[in-house]
Amino acid sequence: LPPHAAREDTLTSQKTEFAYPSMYRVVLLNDDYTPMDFVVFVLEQFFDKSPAEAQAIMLEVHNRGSGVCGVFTYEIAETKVGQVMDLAQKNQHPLQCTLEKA
Ligand code: NFA
Repeated sequence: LPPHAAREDTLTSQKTEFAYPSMYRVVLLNDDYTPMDFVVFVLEQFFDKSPAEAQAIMLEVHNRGSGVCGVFTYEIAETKVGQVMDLAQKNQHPLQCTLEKA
């Protein structure tokens, strides 16, 4: 703590309480119908993955059933899930994207 912050704490008799935010994994689930190219596009577009990273994550989902797109605070994770689900629905793909507490 900087000295002035400690001094204020003493004067007000209040703790400087804070906590790091909980983090959430955004997870993609495999299905039999969503095209591989669409999943790669989603990972590049919404999760800032390079083409090689996006391909690797897509294959992990395809081969193992699920894969992590990224880890975010709740509000950001929820926004990304919504973006993926919206685009999948617009393109009539059954792709599922969910959150799990990290
Ligand atoms: N399993 C899908 C297919 O063979 C590809 C896919 C990968 C779907 C990752 C969803 C997630 N077309």
